[in-house]
Amino acid sequence: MDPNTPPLPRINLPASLEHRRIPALPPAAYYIADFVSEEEERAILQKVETAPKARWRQLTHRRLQTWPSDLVKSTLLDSQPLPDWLSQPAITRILSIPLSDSEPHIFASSPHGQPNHVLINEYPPSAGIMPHKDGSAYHPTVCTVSLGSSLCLNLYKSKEDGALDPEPVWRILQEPRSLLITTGELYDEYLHGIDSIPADVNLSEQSIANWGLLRSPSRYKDGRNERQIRISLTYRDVLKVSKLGSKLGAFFKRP
Ligand SMILES: O=C(O)CCC(=O)C(=O)O
Repeated sequence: MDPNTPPLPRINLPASLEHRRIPALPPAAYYIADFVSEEEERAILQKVETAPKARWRQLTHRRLQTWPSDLVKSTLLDSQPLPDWLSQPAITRILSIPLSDSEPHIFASSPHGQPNHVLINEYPPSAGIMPHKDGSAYHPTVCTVSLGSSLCLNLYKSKEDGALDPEPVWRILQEPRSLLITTGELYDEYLHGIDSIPADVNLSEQSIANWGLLRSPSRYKDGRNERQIRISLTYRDVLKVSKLGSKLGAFFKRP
């Protein structure tokens, strides 16, 4: 860490992830409602919004930034590290939380011991993402920091014949400034997606898997969440990293 980096604001993190496990879900998923402060949220959003235009890829309904670079044949070209504003506070904080009283952090068994890649998705209020799996390029752990607005992430299971069952098996409500970690069976066997709708409805203790871990469940007592623009930062460890990347860096360098 840069010695000039100011100390992180105090955030009350759990003593271990086990304290924030989402009990309704198969092993394992964790939800920390207050993972970044409001001030940190503003600072990260400002960095996202002021990134050079060439950083954004416009998709049909949302925009995407990829840091430090796109994968080439499922490989990260090791040309640039993640910028400081993506490491601090998120990665430092993720690595500071033990998995349980006796186990180290959630990336302790991943090839690089920490995330090396971040996707930033910007969702306008009615935008979502089709159900999908993240695939084999990554260690099967995803840490999602949500900023700006709440929405529901749906988890789906394939039917016996391989077709997608269109009804989600579970819904997870992600509040702004929260961290969601999905791993293991949830990563490998279930698909995840976000409905393209302006408001999430039928929100209740019965329908939302992480209801008991929400910061403000009373905010959704009418069962609705009107969406605003939401930014998500998804942190992963790419399994294959090519040293060739540093030599080819000049060709693949992004602004
Ligand atoms: O924005 C999110 O929470 C989900 C993003 C996602 O599905 C992905 O990056 O694969």
